[in-house]
Amino acid sequence: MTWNTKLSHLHNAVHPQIYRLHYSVQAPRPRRSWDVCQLQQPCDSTFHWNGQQLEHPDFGTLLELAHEADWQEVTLKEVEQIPARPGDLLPEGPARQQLRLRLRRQPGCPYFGLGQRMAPMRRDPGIYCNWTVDPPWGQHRGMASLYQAHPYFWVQRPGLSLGVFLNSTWFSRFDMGHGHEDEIEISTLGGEMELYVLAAQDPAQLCELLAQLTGHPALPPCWALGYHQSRWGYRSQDEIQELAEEFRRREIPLDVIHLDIDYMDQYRSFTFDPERFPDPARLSAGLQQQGVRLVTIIDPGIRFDLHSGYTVAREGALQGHFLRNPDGSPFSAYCWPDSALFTDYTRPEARHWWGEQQRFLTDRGIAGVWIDMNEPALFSHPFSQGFSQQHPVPLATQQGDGEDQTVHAEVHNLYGHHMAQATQEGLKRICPEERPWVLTRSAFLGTQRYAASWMGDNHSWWEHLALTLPQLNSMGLCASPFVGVDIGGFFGNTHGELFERWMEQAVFYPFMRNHSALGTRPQEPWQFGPEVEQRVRAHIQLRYRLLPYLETLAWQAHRHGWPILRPLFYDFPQDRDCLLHEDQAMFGPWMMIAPITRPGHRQRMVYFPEGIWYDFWSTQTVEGPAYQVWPAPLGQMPIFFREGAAVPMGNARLSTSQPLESLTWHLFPGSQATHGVYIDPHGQAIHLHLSARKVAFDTPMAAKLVVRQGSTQTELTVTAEMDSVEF
Ligand code: MIG
Repeated sequence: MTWNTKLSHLHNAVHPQIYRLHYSVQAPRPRRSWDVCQLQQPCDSTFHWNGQQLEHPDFGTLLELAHEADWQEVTLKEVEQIPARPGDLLPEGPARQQLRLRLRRQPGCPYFGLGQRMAPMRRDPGIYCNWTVDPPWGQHRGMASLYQAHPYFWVQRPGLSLGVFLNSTWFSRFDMGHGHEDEIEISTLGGEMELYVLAAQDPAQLCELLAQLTGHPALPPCWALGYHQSRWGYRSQDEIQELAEEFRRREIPLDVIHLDIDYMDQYRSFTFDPERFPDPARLSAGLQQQGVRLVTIIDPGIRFDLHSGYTVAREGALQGHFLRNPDGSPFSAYCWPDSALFTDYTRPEARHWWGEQQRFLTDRGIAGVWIDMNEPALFSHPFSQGFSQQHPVPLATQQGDGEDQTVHAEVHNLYGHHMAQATQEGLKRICPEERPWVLTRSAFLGTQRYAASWMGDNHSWWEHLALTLPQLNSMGLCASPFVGVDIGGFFGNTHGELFERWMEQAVFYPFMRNHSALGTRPQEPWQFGPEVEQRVRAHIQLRYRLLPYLETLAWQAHRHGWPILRPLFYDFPQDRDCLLHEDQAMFGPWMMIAPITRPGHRQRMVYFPEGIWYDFWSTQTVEGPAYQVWPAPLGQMPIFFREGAAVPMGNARLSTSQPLESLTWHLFPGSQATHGVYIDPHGQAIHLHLSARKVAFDTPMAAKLVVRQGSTQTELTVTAEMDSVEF
């Protein structure tokens, strides 16, 4: 039913370019302690809201309601069920109050955003839900929800990049011109609807605003930008040691090995199997000698075992950190350790307690923590009994403390977010001198402050390789630059050609990890014969050579919120053609990639936006705008530098723990530009200014310059005494 209740309104700007629209059934509730919005103070602005339209003098009309003016702006409806546990009704009260707002769809403008979707980037027309789930058998195209929730969309129009963030952690749904072709319908539960409208002149500025609003991405430690090797099924300490040695024997760079659930003792979080992993501290020390770090997976489900000396379960239960049923008994569900208990991470003491558990790992030399199953993913039966239904936490389960006490339905989408926060804050407390690194599967907008993420369980299919760029690019637009997918594909068996095409493209993933499921064909770089190995080695080496550039992009992502991997329209917002090409991407502002994502293809069409483009592999140049068929033999995915680029590259190291011995700037004079390089770990920044015939340094440095002008290439050496070079 639809009620005609009078809703309270409260609209105001929180930043000269961010306007907040707030509707609620009751008087507005106090802010939650976990509210991801960091700008809350009203401020002066030139926005104008007339009850029907939101306008800004610099940008014109930003939003327009799709109803007649004399309608109430938002409609309210009672909803009992959402796609959760079958038969589980929403608790009475605000949880059932659905507010709905209909906006006019801006004709001819593409809509993007909405975070992690396995789908093309363009969102209209379509229906998208925000409700974190672990889809059985991994993700597939067009699923309404995945592991992460980003209730935020983006409209791109000439001279305006507009973002709309629905600040609701409840179940929400965006109908992007699906039900009504000329409307966008936003609905959420919880009896409140708060929208932040972000108006920017271009995509970069919109990303800056979103980071100011929801938090800047955590800067990863340098090693996390190297190559990661993982697999579900590495069974023992010896196997891990041999794996690292094999990488070294074959001279393939490697910084990190991930230990999946196999290392645990009966899948108990914060344990090592005493037989198969008898001495994890020795293992990590041995690996450290080789420049390899260990990351361990941790599941939120704590084995429900209060009597056999498993202190994590006992302590957590005694101190009251786990979720409880309405009758006060512990809430449990099945997961890897069979029957398990689940921390209520919405409570600050529980987060603190969880954070302290990380000592078990750091004491054994573990460098980072990979958190999985935190949608949370729970099951109806033990895994040993065959196929199991997903068994979400009942929506009425109480969570939180004091003023923040609420029902699971309100904080479900934050389960992974809060787990990431607890884990990262724990690591920071334990090792204050190091940058913590957490990798999470589930997340909400704002989680970028705590963790990097991967996109969950994909398949070893060409189709999934092709959807990777749109997926990662969308994450970058939604404030999450530090992302990657399982290289080679998680489920199913990969094969040489697919694997190497995947590796080629993964050189440019902000987070580069090879991972696959238990029982699938091994997919370490040498598993497909010597030729594939040789080319894959070269790709990973290229990743390491690019690290000075990537570290600089990472620093900028952290400081400004700019994505590292991004769609062409991000850098060329005036170019309508760029909106179409989701199979190419920019890697920072100065490199463009055009991967191969089809079997047998040895060339492809490449779109070159305006400017001169320099081929990475040859001396060829192209002047854009242009479409051109470009060769793409195995081992040579199309990569281009843009005119005006100065890309810092280093020597190909086997690990980031080896020193950066040389810095080479690849210069492509054309348009003038100022560049910097951020050199980890000291945060030393070097800046230079490139013009048509000259490069000037504002910081003394010793480096090599490779200057390309047309088809000629000149090499020059600069010493710390020189402040400029002409060519
Ligand atoms: O139920 O830990 O997405 O990366 O290898 C599967 C085993 C649990 C799901 C993760 C995947 C990981 C796997 N996990």
